[in-house]
Amino acid sequence: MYNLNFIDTKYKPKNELIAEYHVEPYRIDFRKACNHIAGESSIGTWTDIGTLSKEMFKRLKPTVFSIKKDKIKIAYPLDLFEKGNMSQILSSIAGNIFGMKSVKHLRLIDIDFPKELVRSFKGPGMGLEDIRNFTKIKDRPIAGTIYKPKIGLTDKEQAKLAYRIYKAGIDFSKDDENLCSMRFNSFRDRTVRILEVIDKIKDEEGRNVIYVPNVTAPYEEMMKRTEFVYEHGGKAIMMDILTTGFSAHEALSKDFRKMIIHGHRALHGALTRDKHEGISMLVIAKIARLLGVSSLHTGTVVGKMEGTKEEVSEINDFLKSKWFGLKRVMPAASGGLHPGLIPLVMKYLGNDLIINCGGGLWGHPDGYEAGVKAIRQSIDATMEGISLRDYSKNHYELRRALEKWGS
Ligand code: CAP
Ligand code: MG
Repeated sequence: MYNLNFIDTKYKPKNELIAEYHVEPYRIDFRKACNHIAGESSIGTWTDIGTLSKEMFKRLKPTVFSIKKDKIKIAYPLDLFEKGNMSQILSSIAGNIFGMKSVKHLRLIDIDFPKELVRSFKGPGMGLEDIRNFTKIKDRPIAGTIYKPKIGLTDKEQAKLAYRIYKAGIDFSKDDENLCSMRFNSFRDRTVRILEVIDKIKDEEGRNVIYVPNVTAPYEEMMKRTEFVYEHGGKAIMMDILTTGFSAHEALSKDFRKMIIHGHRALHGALTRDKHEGISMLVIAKIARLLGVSSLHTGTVVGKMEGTKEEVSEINDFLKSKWFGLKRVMPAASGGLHPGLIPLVMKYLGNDLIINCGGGLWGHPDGYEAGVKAIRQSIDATMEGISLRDYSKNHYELRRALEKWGS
């Protein structure tokens, strides 16, 4: 294996990409494992090679500049990367190294992208502020839902439900991650019908509500579906950013700068969940922002999906932070939420948020319109600083939700 040394803990990185990893070596010394990781992710292979000159090594070698227990940081010179090519960057620093025999466990915890690389990506065409401006909802979280069951409703049924829930006060509704173009609910029929509902709501109430059709499909079809939504006056689409792929995500966001691109992260658990292995959700969120997502699922802390308060807050804070001029991204809290949990979600994650309740709306004991009302009441109570218990004394729908799901 490598005789090359990449470790220099006195080294001070300058304008480089910094990757932080958790490392557990397998049957070799920790420092050797660090060298394997640094080498295989950049210019090395399993043996010395005559084609790697000293000059080349000096110019392109990454440096392991920090080792703290099982966490290391590597600074990679920018010449190792093709600007604006996320696939190339990931094939380097999140590629072969995950499969090497010399590491038992490896996790990419964080990436610090320098300005030059950040600027080589376009980022979101539409961001958090654009979503707020479009909906004219200035302070409170956006109240959203996912049509349930995930698959089963026809396009006609879904459009009827859409009208009812928008009338009852929902701001945002979206397809589920696996609802694409089904035999009994085709993408195009559903989109046309629900966008008509959106127009009707605008005519009747002057409200700008959002419908997010899921365009997830093979690349060319996905682009056609997005074009279709755009041509029919739709303002937003959802894509499953991981199952469709980074390159598809980048291309779609680049071509549709005026569309809100809602990123669903289905599949992420396979990469993010094991704390000793894989890639953190923070890294995925950074990639998604570079590639142009407008809003992104990041977790709820309190709902059905895994994710601690610290993790989810760190990700959301990043999405909402300044980042070399890229637009800010709106986090979406979704998964197992119901009115009784909303105050905690807002306490932990703030108001700059899309709060999605699927089961927590459609499962309301008095039906979905009551479900919408209960969600809005819970948000209003929290904005006014009133406990749900007190607020529910005069708000029947909220009371019924609390009776079913608790708080
Ligand atoms: C939520 C949801 C979302 C999950 C994904 C679902 O529905 O539509 O896909 O939130 O998790 O199908 O489970 P419910 P995450 O409100 O009925 O749970 O946002 O963490 O990626
Ligand atoms: Mg879903």
